[in-house]
Amino acid sequence: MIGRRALTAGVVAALSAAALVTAATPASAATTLGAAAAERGKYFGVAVAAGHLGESDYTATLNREFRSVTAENEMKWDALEPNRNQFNWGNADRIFNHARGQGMAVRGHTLVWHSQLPGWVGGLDTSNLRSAMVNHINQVMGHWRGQITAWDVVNEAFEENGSRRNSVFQQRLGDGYIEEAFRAARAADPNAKLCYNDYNIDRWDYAKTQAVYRMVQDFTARGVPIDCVGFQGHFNSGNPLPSNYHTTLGNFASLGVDVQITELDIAGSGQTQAEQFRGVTQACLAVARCNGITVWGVTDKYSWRPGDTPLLFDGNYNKKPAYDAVLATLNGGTGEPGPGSCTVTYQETNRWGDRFNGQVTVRAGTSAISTWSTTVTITSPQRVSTTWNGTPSWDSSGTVMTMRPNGNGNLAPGASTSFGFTVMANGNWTAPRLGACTAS
Ligand code: 9MR
Repeated sequence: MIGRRALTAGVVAALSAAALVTAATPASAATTLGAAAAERGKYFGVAVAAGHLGESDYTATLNREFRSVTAENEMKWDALEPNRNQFNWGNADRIFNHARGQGMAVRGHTLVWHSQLPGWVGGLDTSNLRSAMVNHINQVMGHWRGQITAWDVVNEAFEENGSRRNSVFQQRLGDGYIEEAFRAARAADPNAKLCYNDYNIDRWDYAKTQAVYRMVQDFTARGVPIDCVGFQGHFNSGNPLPSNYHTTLGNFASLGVDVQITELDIAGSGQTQAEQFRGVTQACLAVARCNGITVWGVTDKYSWRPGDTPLLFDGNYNKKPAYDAVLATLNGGTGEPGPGSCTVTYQETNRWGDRFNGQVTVRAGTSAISTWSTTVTITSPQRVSTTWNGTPSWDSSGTVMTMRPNGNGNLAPGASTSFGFTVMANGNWTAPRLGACTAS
């Protein structure tokens, strides 16, 4: 009876409770994003802000998980050349040196962009703007010559309808400015890959995507130097990952350029968000010329849109379900429960002054299963006083409970069951930890 009451309460609590999902991964699988991507021949990178490098959790997460770095703002025109021909390298070098010190690659972002442009640029006439643009490219690329893997040479030059954005560069220099920038960039650092970078070019049947595609097609046909296209990947519910994303990446790659996911962040939470991150990762894995993925920040707390919680680590640097999905996908799985597999999710469903109820949902993968097993580890001096809908067994310490079915082992593909338990807190309110779920 206590079980029925707890499970009913759990339906309400589940709406707000954070879920911890543990999916089975092969024992030999890489345990970080950077290592897992490297095993697939790709990089996994992140945008970094110099101001956070002194925060130990931030830097520990950065160093552990990522193998490529983009400066979130520090290599932009206003940061590097606030006055004409007067360059400030301090914050950009701080990021660059940190990354190189860790053996990470560095992406350069960005040379020619209408935004974060110092005021003096807007006041220049045509010939002065042309020489200022070429000088900026020469100085900035020259500063790190041979040491930056790819540069976003031109950023966001198109409108949504596929026309050219009416920037100061477009107004003064005309359509040819993009080509001029790429030619100058090739001369300034012949070893860097030169990318055109933009957002909303993910859906193949979209005017802006088509316009950028035609430009790249024209450049490659005429021998204008271009090596890669950056797909920023800022997705949200109004602008979700399109179903033909894979087609888009593949069609650009067929032009003979690399493709890179350069600023990935996806609004949302839980499995809905994880699903979209999984889709992006699968698409990059499926296109040989997709070099890698960069997420636009380490933690939700410093995201440029923090309310969207769009990144892989939460504000406390905990791995989110989206992280697990990306890692599992990079490790060769689909990121979804596979045949004969199951996943487990924990929720606290009720709490009193001395105890709480926990509920674990066991979900079958893409095949039916006839039995399952998972572990629940509590923290001493906690004690489990009751369980329901499962058959428990205990290790000698009394803190690790292995749970097997109690008449609820048969699950159709994707179906779930739940078991529950009451934990006497004895002063310790640490949430139980789940082991991997195994099934057959
Ligand atoms: O994340 C960057 C944020 O800190 C800046 O305030 C903002 C200013 O424009 O730029 C953000 O980064 C942008 C990137 O440079 C280009 N693509 C869109 C990104 C998000 O706005």
